[in-house]
Amino acid sequence: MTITIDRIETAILDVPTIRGHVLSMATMTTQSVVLVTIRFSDGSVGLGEGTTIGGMSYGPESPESIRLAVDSYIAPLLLGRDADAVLAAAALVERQVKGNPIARSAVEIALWDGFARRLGLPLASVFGGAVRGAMPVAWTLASGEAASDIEEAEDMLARHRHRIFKLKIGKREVREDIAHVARIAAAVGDRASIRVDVNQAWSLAEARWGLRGLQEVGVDLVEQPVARDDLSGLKALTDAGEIAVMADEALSGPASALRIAANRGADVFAVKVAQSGGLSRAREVTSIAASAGIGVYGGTMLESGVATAASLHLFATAETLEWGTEFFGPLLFAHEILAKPLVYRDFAVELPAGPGIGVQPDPDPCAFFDREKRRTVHP
Ligand code: MUC
Ligand code: MG
Repeated sequence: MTITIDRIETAILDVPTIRGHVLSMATMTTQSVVLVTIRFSDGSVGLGEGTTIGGMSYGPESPESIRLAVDSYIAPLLLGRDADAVLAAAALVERQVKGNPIARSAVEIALWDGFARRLGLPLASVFGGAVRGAMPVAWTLASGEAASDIEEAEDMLARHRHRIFKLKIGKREVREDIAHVARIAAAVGDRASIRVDVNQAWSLAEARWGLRGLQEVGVDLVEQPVARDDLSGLKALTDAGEIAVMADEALSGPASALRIAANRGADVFAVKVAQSGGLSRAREVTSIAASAGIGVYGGTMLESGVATAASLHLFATAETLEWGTEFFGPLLFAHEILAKPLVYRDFAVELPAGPGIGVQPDPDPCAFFDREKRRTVHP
């Protein structure tokens, strides 16, 4: 008998971060996670997550819009459909729900998770099998202060947690940003790779100047220096210097990836499952990058362990992952929401074992941080 999609439940969890996370467009002190639980007719369950950054300051979706898109538009399309026809479900959603990649991704992850759990296989096996069991993992230094960033970097190095550091810049004048990065790069020396993420804050003229300064102080990689739509600017910067240029916000799935790759408009792609519209589309973005000789980097939307685990299963199957990953999201949360946390050691994050995405939520913190339940408990 066909197993069907019976119920799709959503919840927004507002979880405090361990410190303020200062980005060019927002300072985060809380991360709002949209959890999706799909219940199937045979009693199996699939888990997904759709999370964005800084309300609507990173992109057009918000925690509230993600939840609304799932509840009001995606769930009604899928209820009663074949649970095992994941690609057909994702294609239907993509046809009927324009945009909203994070919401679509949250549901698609839950469909894949349920499918793999019913087969009793880790999700990576459904995608053809893991080629690695652990992945290098970056940490973002974004306290806003060079001295505390250096202290944090030293602590991470001493604990063998991270030796790739991404610095969030773009909020200050270019000159000040370069001085800030130079201090941190000098303190860390050749013990770590230093990269920066500008989150679209620079004009092309600022970026030309900025990239030159960053290259001089030893930065390896610059992420999304200019606006997402400025593909010709991104390409000009890619062609101009030796420092590697990475596309992040400019990528929104395979079509955008193909546009950039056809022109060799970036050196590296930050491949994000959510921004790509789900695991299958993210896989296509990765294939486009690899075929074009563009480096692959596993990107994050600062997600909890749920979406992070899903990304780990996908990137465990990527043929090449030369720039590593930034799957550190759960470490930025002041409270763990998984029953068993992901394992970070030896400068890497491990692929969780077990069926599906290999993780389970811990019901107590999930209930505690649930926006609606908190409202009821503390009226
Ligand atoms: C981004 O733009 O890449 C990833 C790490 C981090 O600190 O912020 C994100 C988003
Ligand atoms: Mg970025």
